[in-house]
Amino acid sequence: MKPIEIITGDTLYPAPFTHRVLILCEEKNLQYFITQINTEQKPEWFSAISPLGLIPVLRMENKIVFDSHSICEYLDTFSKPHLLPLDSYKYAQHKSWMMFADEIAQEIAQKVKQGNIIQADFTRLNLLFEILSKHMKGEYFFGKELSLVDIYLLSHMLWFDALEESVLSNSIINQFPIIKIWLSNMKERKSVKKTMGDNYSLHFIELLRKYDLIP
Ligand SMILES: N[C@@H](CCC(=O)N[C@@H](CS)C(=O)NCC(=O)O)C(=O)O
Repeated sequence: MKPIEIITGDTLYPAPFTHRVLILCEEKNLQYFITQINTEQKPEWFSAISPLGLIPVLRMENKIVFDSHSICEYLDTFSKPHLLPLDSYKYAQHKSWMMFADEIAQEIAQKVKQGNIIQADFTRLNLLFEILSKHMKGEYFFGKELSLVDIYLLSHMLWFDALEESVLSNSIINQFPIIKIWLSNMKERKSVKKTMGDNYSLHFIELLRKYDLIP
């Protein structure tokens, strides 16, 4: 099998939706390479393969898949262990919580992108974390085994963790020990360490400053 091309942007690296795909490639030991595009001035070839103009996009032997959800589901079929179960009820449960993870992701992304995060109102995020903590079953969301829910949750959670470390005065994560442990379990995984690179938090905060999103 030829290496998989993951097309992503050149800012806020690793962009969280792309980050999910990269973690999954690492978990599954898939050969991949990254192509970065300027999202401010998207090349024509990219617009032709990404109908919504969004990254990430997967390209492989003339096959194109866009949207991190579709890409992750496709990649999950490549090798075992499958992170999405075949049993239809379990599959539906995973999809439900992947949707919930996306809700947390959107909440975090929205707060970051609106700027002035230091004064942001985190009431809804707090509530979502509380619900999450009640349903989290163990070291990973569903217990002992990693699932796509964990990978979906992680990418934006890393943004929030970096913000809590560097600029926010109160920690929401610390209020939910099960989420705090989950986060540290995730950060210990080889796939996550490799795709975060060195000094993830520092780079992320520097980028936010560069885009005037934090003082
Ligand atoms: N639902 C999409 C969301 C992807 C998305 O929002 N990508 C953003 C970067 S995080 C993007 O491409 N922004 C560039 C633009 O809007 O021009 C997915 O899961 O892949």
